[in-house]
Amino acid sequence: MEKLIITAAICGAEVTKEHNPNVPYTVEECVREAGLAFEAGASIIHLHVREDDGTPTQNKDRFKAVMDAIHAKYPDVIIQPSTGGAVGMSNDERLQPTELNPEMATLDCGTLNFGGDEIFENTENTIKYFGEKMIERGIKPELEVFDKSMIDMALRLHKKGYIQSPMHFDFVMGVNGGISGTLRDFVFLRESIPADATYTVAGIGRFEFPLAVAAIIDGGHVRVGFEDNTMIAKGQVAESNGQLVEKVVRLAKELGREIATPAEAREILGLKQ
Ligand code: KMH
Ligand code: ZN
Repeated sequence: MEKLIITAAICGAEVTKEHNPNVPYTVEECVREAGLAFEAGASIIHLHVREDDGTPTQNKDRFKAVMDAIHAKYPDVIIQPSTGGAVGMSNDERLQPTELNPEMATLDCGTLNFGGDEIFENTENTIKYFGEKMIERGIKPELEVFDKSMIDMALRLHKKGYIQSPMHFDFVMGVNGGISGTLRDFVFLRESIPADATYTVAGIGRFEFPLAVAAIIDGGHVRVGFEDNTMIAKGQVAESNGQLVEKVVRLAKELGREIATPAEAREILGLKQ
């Protein structure tokens, strides 16, 4: 079985220090959380950035400051900026970090309810536009799917040339408005992607570790981090993103799955070495 790629989604746009005081906002805090995750075994950092007061931003200069600071200390790690940003941002605002030519970036494959009155909007034309930009800039998209219909959309846009093969999916499961975090739905998603595709799974909240185990057994890959879950166990706030990654590493070891280095992750995902 392929080695396990662990992605750490260290920050997100919605989670705050009220949920967990260790959620990073400043450049230094992002470097600390990325470093702890990397040292624990993460090869990819899925990155959102914030202003120092915690306000989410897609500002290119802020992304550059954080990405440069992480790479200065951890040159090997793969940084995957978000193009999802936060609910309500415009397409061009969201695309700013792709101007920095990262190796990867997320590409959200559909619209969904995002709790309360919030709607995370990704029309077909938005997905096409983001797909074209990523091809133009040589960026491998991580196809964020929050529901089965979003896999179908990605496959249609692949046929039309907006997304290239081999595709790499992120099953985000358990969002209030998206697919559930059950094992049944996990099997449904993983059975719905092409044979040459890879996937990682990001279980939201209490679904994080059970779905990590499912992916470890299945030969998929795993995303954990404060963006998705801030607790290390029921009622226990996680000390760091590193602690969440350590738990995945422990589970993988018990189940006989080795952890990929960044170089091995690049090989598996077909990124330039
Ligand atoms: N913050 C969400 C609205 C992504 O990173 O591409 C979108 C999101 C997905 O987090
Ligand atoms: Zn994200």
